[in-house]
Amino acid sequence: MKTLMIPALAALTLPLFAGPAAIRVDVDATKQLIPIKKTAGEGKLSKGHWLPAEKQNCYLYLSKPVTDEWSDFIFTVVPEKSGDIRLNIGGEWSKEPGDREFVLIDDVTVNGEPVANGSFEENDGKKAKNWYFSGKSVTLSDDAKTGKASVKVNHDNRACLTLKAEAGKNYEIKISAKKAEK
Ligand SMILES: [Ca+2]
Repeated sequence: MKTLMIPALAALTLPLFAGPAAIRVDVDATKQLIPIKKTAGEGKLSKGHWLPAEKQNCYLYLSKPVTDEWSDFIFTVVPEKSGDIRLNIGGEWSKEPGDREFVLIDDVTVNGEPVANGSFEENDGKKAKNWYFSGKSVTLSDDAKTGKASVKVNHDNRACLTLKAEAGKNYEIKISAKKAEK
């Protein structure tokens, strides 16, 4: 009996080794081929290594672990040319889709100014206005940093917005985030 217990216990402890929940923000300027760099702030920085060579400098993503408490994720990017930069706010990738943890986000600002409906308070109970959501499971939550609403995202379900950016200008992005309840 004892030998059978060992694999069973190992299986039970597996979820503990799944990666910690993290917010991940993809900064995508590939549409207009705008080279973009991170110049300050937090987050583990990665490039769009899966993209063709000419697009790799135009795409980066940053991630930071989240906890059960709200905390700010702050970083600064600068585009080399003027144009549209897409921010896709989601969670960390994990090999198994079921392990891609959800995070709550709220209070999105750019250079200290709230973006349109950046606190997600303008909503119809299901969807927040002024945002584009990719994936099917982006939902509102009443666990909010400010106001009454936040948005729950993960790697496959993201909240997206487009910045009209000017060449050479620094854009400080701030997003409050915490781990979502299962
Ligand atoms: Ca809010």
